[in-house]
Parts: sequence; structure tokens; C-alpha cells
Amino acid sequence: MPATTRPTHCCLCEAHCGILVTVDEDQQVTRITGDPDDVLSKGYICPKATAMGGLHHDPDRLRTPMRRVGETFEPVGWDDAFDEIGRRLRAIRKEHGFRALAMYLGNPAAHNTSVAHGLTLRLALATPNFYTASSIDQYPHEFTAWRMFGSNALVPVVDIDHSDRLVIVGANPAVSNGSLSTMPGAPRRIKAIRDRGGKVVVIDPRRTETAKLADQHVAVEPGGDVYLLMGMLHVLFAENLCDDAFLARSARGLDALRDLVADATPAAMAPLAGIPAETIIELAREHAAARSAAIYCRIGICQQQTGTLVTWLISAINIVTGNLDRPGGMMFPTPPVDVPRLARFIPVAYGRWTDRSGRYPAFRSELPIAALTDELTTPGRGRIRAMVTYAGNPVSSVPNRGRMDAALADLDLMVSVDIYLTETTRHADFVLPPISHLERGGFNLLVSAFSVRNNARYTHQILDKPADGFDDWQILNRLILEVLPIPARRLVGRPLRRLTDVLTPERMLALPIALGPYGVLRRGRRGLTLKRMRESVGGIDLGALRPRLREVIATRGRRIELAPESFLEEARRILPDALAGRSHTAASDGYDLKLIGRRRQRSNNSWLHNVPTMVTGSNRCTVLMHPADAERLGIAAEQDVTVASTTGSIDVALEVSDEIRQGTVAIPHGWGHGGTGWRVADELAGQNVNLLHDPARVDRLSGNSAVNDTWVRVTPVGAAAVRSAPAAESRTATRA
Ligand SMILES: Nc1nc2c(c(=O)[nH]1)N[C@H]1C(S)=C(S)[C@@H](COP(=O)(O)OP(=O)(O)OC[C@H]3O[C@@H](n4cnc5c(=O)[nH]c(N)nc54)[C@H](O)[C@@H]3O)O[C@H]1N2
Ligand SMILES: Nc1nc2c(c(=O)[nH]1)N[C@H]1C(S)=C(S)[C@@H](COP(=O)(O)OP(=O)(O)OC[C@H]3O[C@@H](n4cnc5c(=O)[nH]c(N)nc54)[C@H](O)[C@@H]3O)O[C@H]1N2
Ligand code: SF4
Ligand SMILES: [Mo]
Repeated sequence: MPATTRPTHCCLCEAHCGILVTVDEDQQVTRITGDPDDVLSKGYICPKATAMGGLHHDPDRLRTPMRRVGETFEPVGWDDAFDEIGRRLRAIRKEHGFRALAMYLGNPAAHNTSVAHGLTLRLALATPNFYTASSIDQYPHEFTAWRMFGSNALVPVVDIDHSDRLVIVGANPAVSNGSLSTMPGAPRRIKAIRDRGGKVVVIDPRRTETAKLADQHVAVEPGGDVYLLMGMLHVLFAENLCDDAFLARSARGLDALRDLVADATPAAMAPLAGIPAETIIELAREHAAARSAAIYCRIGICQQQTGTLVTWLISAINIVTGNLDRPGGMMFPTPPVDVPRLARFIPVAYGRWTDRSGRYPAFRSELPIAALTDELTTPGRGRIRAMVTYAGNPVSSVPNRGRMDAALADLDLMVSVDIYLTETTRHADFVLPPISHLERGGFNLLVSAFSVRNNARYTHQILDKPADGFDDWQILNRLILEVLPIPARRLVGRPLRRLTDVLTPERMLALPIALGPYGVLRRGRRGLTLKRMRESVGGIDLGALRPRLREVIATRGRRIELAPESFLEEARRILPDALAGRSHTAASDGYDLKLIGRRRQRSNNSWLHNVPTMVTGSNRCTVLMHPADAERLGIAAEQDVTVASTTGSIDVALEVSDEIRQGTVAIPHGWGHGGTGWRVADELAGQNVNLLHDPARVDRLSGNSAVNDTWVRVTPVGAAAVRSAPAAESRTATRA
């Protein structure tokens, strides 16, 4: 075959940028560039896009199912693998009950057309022990959306392309390209706001890549956002800067909200936010005065103990200033399958069950990952004995790695659907690898449901699927069949398998698209079909986000709940201390620096570090510190230092820059691949920052892991006075 260049999407992150992939006659990917025709990304790509080729050709990427034999793995046939997995899973369930089975679903599942099959496997396992990366990610957004708008699916998206004022809190879209607000080419979109005379403000303890594009950078104290925002709300009420007409029409709970912040003056809040009172006042006034304005927040907020409180306060400010459901504010998208509209019919479960300790209520049909390690290790009925991981690396991505690592090694059965042998999957008895990202295509429902502009884009398959290759959905289908209680399994299994083989993700979506708001069954002959999407050039632009609050809101009485009772309670819990000058983030003895996270442009959580072009130059695992702190501690740039918390300690190199707020340090997550056997990643310096994070530290309302503003101390390697105890011991101490 001659060389070809064809369009598809980079599916490494939510942005799903359009790319053009050149493949030579030997089926080698030789070039990846941005697709100028893509209706959403318009030619933009970030440096990670080329990793799509690197991943495909990576000799370490698994291409056949593997079975554990002692300490090593050997290839196994698909059928043999499924047979043995099924037998062992069913036996464990029979002996120990449903609770002894567990599933963890990781982040790439959301960027994958097979996600519905993943959730179906979850249903088939019928276990309370279901976990996803969402509970160290976007729980606070979904929890807030559920309480305020009636459904966790109603997370509003920032209408960045029409905004006159954008305030970004705890997000770095110049690097991440937007999350829960899919905005490929975020740097360009941010610049466009300024070009049209608007203003961009970034509230972040670090002068980030995004802050460098903004008009104003407010270096808030880590965890200080809750005070900053209460101060802003106070000003909006005290100075009558609210959109009364919108509020009267759409919301309830205004008086309770006003009462809550009555004493939260900017002067009282400023010291805890770590910024001047004048800045809080100015932020409030300018937000209310702008023709349209949006505050957008993400991971820096979600991963706080006040994650839901802050998400709520931000939403409340957007609402009281009339900036919800207004072009240029926060809007609800209208995707080809109308998830926001259907949200009302999808019940949200909260607290129907808990972990065995009773500390963590289930939300969204799953338990927070904060509970996982204890559910793996605490003896007794219901202890997890078998685990399926799908596209996840919890050993790396979940706080307290030390214990999880050992716990997974101790399982009776572990099955991982993954393309690599990782820190997590190396503990599996079976690793079932799907085909590579370039060998499959389809429509990603989730990406379209959070886009900053309505669109319908189809991801094309670039390379032929290998004859013996399974896509994720096929692997998941087979696992589903293995765990279903099917009578006469040998006889009935085969026709059933044939039936489920027909249920491709594409077929499952064809009808909902046709029935959707643009669909052929609603709009007639010119309406949208999957075929039309597939045949379009660069996808189909479905126009700007449009106001639709009344259509989608799912609360009783169809009004925005401005002041949910449990949120008020939580705010009232921290307010008296705040008014007395005490922050909820007060230090513990001997720890003098607050640790935050840092996403690097060429990393993608834990799994791009084996692609050589992604780990050259500046993409390293270092601890970033302000020069004044380095001088105070007598340590110099590039020196190896020990970073210790009450939970654990790691050694990393020191990077010094005044871009980080004094008193704060930042370390990226997803590093520390020693022992994985990856030929590139295994050799890299760096350690897993989650060794420093205490799983018991969560957002009190949603249960999201709160890895942010963890107190640490930094000392030269070897010089630490008292090295902190190993993770397991200190964790026990925390509980005692
Ligand atoms: N300290 C700290 N911890 C964090 C964060 C942080 O900021 N700080 N961020 C959190 C966030 S936001 C997230 S989303 C999580 C991510 O947490 P996880 O989802 O648990 O971890 P990932 O690193 O994304 O690992 C994804 C795994 O999926 C595999 N994979 C990739 N593509 C595919 C595919 O198509 N199919 C299959 N079957 N497997 C695939 C990869 O090989 C990898 O092993 O990490 C969280 N952890
Ligand atoms: N290059 C790259 N892109 C990615 C990913 C990746 O790993 N690498 N991961 C993808 C995933 S899974 C996700 S969820 C998204 C996340 O997308 P973002 O949320 O945009 O990503 P982060 O870079 O983690 O941004 C968090 C910001 O919060 C700041 N911050 C930390 N603590 C505080 C605080 O207390 N207050 C305030 N106001 N700010 C604080 C940090 O300094 C950081 O700049 O990115 C996605 N895109
Ligand atoms: S922002 Fe980068 S990693 Fe994300 S989809 Fe676009 S090119 Fe891929
Ligand atoms: Mo994430």
C-alpha cells in the first residue's frame, strides 16, 4: 500500500484534537499534524499528539493476552483466558459473595468508545465495590451539579468563545486543553478573549502557562479559594450587584446564601485567601459589571478538602451575576445524544451503600477510591478477593501507593484490561490488551457532551485491526458473559456471544443519534446520522452553545437550588474558625510547605512516559519551589531532596522558580515507574507523589480524594532529621 494521510482524533485527552496521520507503505506512522478541517480543534494539537504514533509502535505495548506464571507472564489464547477468568471469578463470588468482586475503571475509558461496555461490566459484576478515577477527579463538579441542578450530568460548560470575562480557578487549560469544558486550542481561545477586548484572570498558587496568557494572575494560598469566594459573594450581596430578574425567575435559596456570607467580608477573608481584600472586591465588581463572565474551575479545586464547597460557591457567583445559561457565561451543551436533556431520567444514587467502615457513601453507583485500599486489606466478610481493572493505574493514581501495591499482590484473582504492564497491571493474573488507539474508530459521546461548541465528530480508524486483535468492548463483552449467571453456560454461551458481538459501540449509538436533537428521526431527511458524521470533513459543527436551562433543569420545581442544606452546613462548619482567623488548612507540626500538583504538557497522567519523545528535556518529576524557600532551607536547584508528609516520603530533584507562591511546592503525579520493566519509563528518575497523600483526606461532601494542599517538609537527601514512617504504619496511626 502506498503512503496515506488520513484524518482521525488524538484521543489521549478530552480535547480529542483532529489530527492527520501519515502512514507509509510498511504501516509505520511517519507523521502526525493538526487537522485544519476539524470543526472544534481547527488544526491545533499539543506536543502529545505525536505520542499516538509512539504508543502504537511501542515494543512494550502488549499485543497478546498474558497469563501470570509465577513472577513472569506468558502469552495465552483469548478463549483460554476468558474460560479460566470466568471459572475463577464465579468460584470466588460463590465462596465470598458479590462484595468480594471489585472493579476499577480508569481515565482513558472516558476517551474510549467502549465506555458503555465498561459500565455494563460493572452492572454484571453487581458489586458495591466499584471505583473509578472520577473520585480523584470530577466528583465535586458532579456532586454540585446534582444538588444545584438535579443531575450529576448537568455540569455546565464555559462558553469561552463568547465570554467577555473569564476567571480560571485551579485549572491550567493552556496545558490541559480543558476538562469538563472540552476546548482544544485553549491558548488560542484565551488569547481571543483578550483580542476582543475581554479580560482573563487566573487564580492559582502558581504562575502557570495559562496565567502567562492572562491579564491578571491572583496567587491564592492553596486551599484559600473558599475564603476568596465567600468574600466575593459578600461583596455581590452587600453592593447589590446581583441579577435580580434572573434569580427571581430561576433560583431558590437566595436568602440562605446571602445570610451565609453576611459576615464574610473581604477584610476577614483576605488573610486566609492569602491575597489583598481589594483584590477580592475588584474580582466581585468586575464579574458583575462584565457583559458576560464565567468562573471556570477544575482539578486544583476538585482535589481540595473544600472541593464541593468551592465548586458550589463558583457556580453560585456565576448564577447570582446572571451568568448561567447566558452566552459567554456557563452553559449546558446540546450534544448529538442529548445527555443534559436525558439527565432527568437517570436517577442519581447517593448513600445507598457505603464501604464496610461506613465512612464513605456511594455516589453515582460507586464508592470513592479513598475507600479502596482498606476494602482490599481489612480482613473479614466482604474483603475484595478479585479485581478487574479497566484502563486504570490505581497504584500510581490513588493516594497511598505502598499499601495498594501490596494489597493487589495479595488478591486471589486480578484481571487487567490494559495496553501495558504497569505499576498496577503487573499484579494481574491476566492482562488483556485491546488493539491500539489507531486501530479503532467511532463516536465519543462524553467528549461531545462537554464541548465548548456543539459538534458531532467521528473518529476514523487509521490502521487495520490485527486479525487476532480485540477492541476494549469485545474484551469487556466477553468478561460480561463470564460473570452473568447463564444456565447451561457451554451451550448457551456461544449464541449469546454472537449476539453481543453485533452490539458494537457504534451500533449502540446510531439510534440515539438519529433520535437526538439534530437526528434524522427528529429533523427529517437532512438530519444527523452516524453515517453523515463519518462522511463529513472534520466533523459537523452544530453551532454555538445555546441557552436551555428551562429545558434541562432536573430539580423538583425546576429551579436552581442555590443553597443546598448540606452545603450550607459544611460552610457554617468552617466559617466561625475563619472569622476567628483560622484556616481549615492549618499546618501540622514540623511541616511548613503546602504541596500541590502540576500537570506537565508531555505527560498524560501515568502512561506516556514510555514514549521517548515525551520524556526528554523539561518533562521531569521535580519539586518546584520558590527561591526564598530554597534559600531559607539552604538547598539549591537540581539538588536531590526528600519531600516528606505524615503519610510517606519521596526523593526528587529540586527545581527553583519564582512562578510558584512562596510557602507552596508542586510535584507532578504519575511518575515512579521503577520495576515495571518498561524499557524507557523504568529508567526515569522520579517517584510517585501519591506516596505523600493520605487517602483519608477527602472532600468532606463528595468523598473526592483531597491530594491538594498537603503539608510537607523538604530537606536535602539524607539530611532528614526523622524520616517519616512507612505508609502503612502512618495510615494506621491516622485512623487510631
Ligand atoms: N496526586 C495526584 N493524583 C492524581 C491526580 C493528580 O492531579 N494528583 N490526577 C487524577 C486524575 S485527574 C486522573 S483522571 C487519574 C487517572 O487515574 P487512572 O485512570 O487510574 O490512571 P492513568 O494514568 O490514566 O492510567 C490509565 C491506564 O489505562 C491504560 N490505557 C490507555 N489507553 C487505554 C485504552 O484505550 N484501553 C485500555 N484498556 N487501557 C488503556 C494505560 O496503559 C494506563 O495503564 O489520576 C488521578 N491521580
Ligand atoms: N498535558 C496534560 N494534559 C492533561 C492531563 C495530563 O496529565 N497532562 N490530564 C487530563 C486530565 S485526566 C484532567 S482531569 C485534566 C485536568 O485539567 P486541569 O485542571 O486544567 O489541569 P491541572 O494542570 O491539574 O490544573 C490544576 C491547577 O490548579 C492549581 N492549583 C493547585 N492547588 C490550587 C488551589 O488550592 N487553588 C487554586 N486556585 N489552584 C490550585 C495548580 O497549580 C494547577 O495549575 O487535564 C487533562 N489534560
Ligand atoms: S490536547 Fe494534546 S493530548 Fe489532548 S487531544 Fe489534543 S493533541 Fe491530544
Ligand atoms: Mo482526570
